[in-house]
Amino acid sequence: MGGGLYSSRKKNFDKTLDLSKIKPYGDTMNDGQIQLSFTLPIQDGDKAVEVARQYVEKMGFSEPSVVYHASLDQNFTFFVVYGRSTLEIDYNSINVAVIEGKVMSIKETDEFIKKNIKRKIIVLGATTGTDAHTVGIDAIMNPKGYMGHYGLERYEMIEAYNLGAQVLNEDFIAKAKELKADALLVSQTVTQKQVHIHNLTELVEMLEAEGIRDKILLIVGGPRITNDLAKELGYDAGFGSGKYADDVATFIAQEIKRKM
Ligand code: B12
Repeated sequence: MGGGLYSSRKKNFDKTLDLSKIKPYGDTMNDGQIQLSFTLPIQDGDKAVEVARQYVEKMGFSEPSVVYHASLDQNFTFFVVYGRSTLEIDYNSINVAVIEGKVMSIKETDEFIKKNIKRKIIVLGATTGTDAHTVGIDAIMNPKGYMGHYGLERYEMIEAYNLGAQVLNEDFIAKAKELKADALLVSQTVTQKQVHIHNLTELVEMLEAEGIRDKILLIVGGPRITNDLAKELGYDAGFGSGKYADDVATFIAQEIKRKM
């Protein structure tokens, strides 16, 4: 392609892109167009379509339009609705960086620990509370790791213990004390009814009551965990989807050095 069309489009894009006021893109910059899908516990039909439209309007969207609806059974209907959002967000105000600089490889982390900490780091991981999901914590801990990222048990300078799932906070703390853990890794997958918030808060409160919260790096991870949420709950860091053992190993090593 000649580049003429591309460069005029790019110029247009740069002109209209104000990073302090980001809005969803449908087919025109800043049109705020969003697609929502949801189910209502009502019978399909004209009235149902109007209910869905008005519901999306009540949510604050302008020009809602029901583009698809299907009966799931006699009393439930599924909808796809387009609407324009009027809200904006300042891209520059968002900070998700947990690690400063680049994520270290296993070799680099082991070297970093040898040089700066001069002993093995003890890390204890578990899925706590009633949560039975083990795949996330295994992805971080198991030697074979996940998606090509080896787990913490493979690190020469990390002594890693994986307690599995449904570990009670009190048992987790008892093991942490017994092993003199430097870092506790908590995995939380189930977030229904905010069960993870109650469980994570309980762990912080129990560590504080035991007088060991400040002596331990406390990290939480899971598909719906953000660093912001983790900080809000009193954790040192939070890791979500797309994060692996090397991310958390880099953070632990850098943070222990910083605190020394
Ligand atoms: C496999 C699975 C199960 C298996 C779990 C088997 C096992 N041994 O783990 C079984 C069948 C047992 C199961 C059961 C249940 N499940 Co389930 N399950 C899933 C499923 C399909 C995949 C989860 C998974 O393994 N992901 C792969 C891992 C690698 O990803 P990950 O956990 O996000 O981990 C990554 C990151 O988050 C991060 N990470 C995770 N933990 C940590 C920790 C630290 C410290 C760090 C640094 C990083 C980190 O690193 C990992 C790698 O990047 C999901 C749906 C889905 N597609 O995601 C539902 C899902 C998680 N399950 C769900 C539910 C509701 C349940 C049940 C409650 C169902 C029921 N009513 O019985 C029960 C759980 C009961 C209980 N007491 O917990 C819901 C959760 C909804 C919610 N928001 O709460 C989901 C989302 C399905 C859904 N759409 O409804 N489940």
